[in-house]
Amino acid sequence: MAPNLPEKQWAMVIEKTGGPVDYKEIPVPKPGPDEVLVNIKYSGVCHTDLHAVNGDWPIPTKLPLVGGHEGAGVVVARGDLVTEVEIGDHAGIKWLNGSCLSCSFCMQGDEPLCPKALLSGYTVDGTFQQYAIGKAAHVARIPKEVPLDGVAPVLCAGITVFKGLKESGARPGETVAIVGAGGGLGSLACQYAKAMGLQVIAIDAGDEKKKMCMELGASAFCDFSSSENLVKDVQAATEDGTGPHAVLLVAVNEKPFQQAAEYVRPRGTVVAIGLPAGAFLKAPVFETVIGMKTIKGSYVGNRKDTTEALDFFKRGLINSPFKTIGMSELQKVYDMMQQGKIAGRYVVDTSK
Ligand code: 8ID
Ligand code: ZN
Repeated sequence: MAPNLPEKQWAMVIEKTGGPVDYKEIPVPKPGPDEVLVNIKYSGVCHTDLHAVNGDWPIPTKLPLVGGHEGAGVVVARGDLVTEVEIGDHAGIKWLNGSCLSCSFCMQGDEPLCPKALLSGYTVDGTFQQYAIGKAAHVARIPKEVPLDGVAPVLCAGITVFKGLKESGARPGETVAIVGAGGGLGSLACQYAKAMGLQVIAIDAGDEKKKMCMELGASAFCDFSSSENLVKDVQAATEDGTGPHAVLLVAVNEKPFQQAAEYVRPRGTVVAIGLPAGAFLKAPVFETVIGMKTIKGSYVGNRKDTTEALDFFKRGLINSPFKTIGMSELQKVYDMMQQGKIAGRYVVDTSK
């Protein structure tokens, strides 16, 4: 344990599903034998945090709950069994806080599928607090030369879209449509896709998001709010008019989950990542079969995906826009997010 650790800290806490989220003082937690305590400096705000507040999903959260799972900071204490992580290391607490590491899923590098997985800001307290706990085996190792504010969104959004792009099977030179491209995951997806040599068709709404997506490297933008025939528009944006090779669905709305299989190219793959409440995927059986189309889900990433996604950031390939705001103003971010008004990501500064 590092000396001079405070007994109390500031945190954003919800007492019941639906909120509100209150800024208050709570005890600094103590790490267990296989855990580290991270002094969180910055935490990205993911739409998942808002789903947790709103109770959108079939799995209940712990309550009271400290949300957040894109937390970047400095290790200040560690349990007796921890040898790999040192006090003073920079570390990230991500959605997958811990897993058993011995079930068949963990053994094949599918830690997110572990039945005993611990989820930051959902089943265990997350990163909207100044000191958060993570299992040492799962904390992201952040190189010291990397800025902690800019890297925070990589810890969920970056890892997730990087993994999703790998799952899509799209190869350099091919085209991927990113649906919800102007949001947190989408803006990072534009950058990872570009860095992976893919061409990007960005789909979202409004001039601000259009401008951002084009600056991030998209070759075309389709505005779902004004398009009269989105399926046709997306296909028309591809070189031979047959549609993108892959589609990454990161929108928080059911409709695009019911359109993507129509405009993806034959042999193409639709990857569902966004998790709109109560939504269903839909696809026409005839076109899916005779077009040999694949529809699949993708869920965060494992420890290797984490290291790789961070390495893209370290190499300067990922420069997605983010805005910083005091942690005590988290509710404002949720309000803007609910209205779809955020282009890119918000990052909270836990010192304010
Ligand atoms: O592992 C996973 N599968 C995973 C990991 C992290 C996050 C899944 N998620 C989920 C979140 O829980 C959330 O449901 O991904 C979704 C997107 O998270 P986000 O990027 O943090 O949300 P955002 O910043 O609010 O962006 C959503 C974007 O979707 C656009 C909005 O305009 C916004 O820019 N959008 C909507 I709503 N409807 C659209 C539509 N019909 C649309 N874009 C295109 N077409
Ligand atoms: Zn997230």
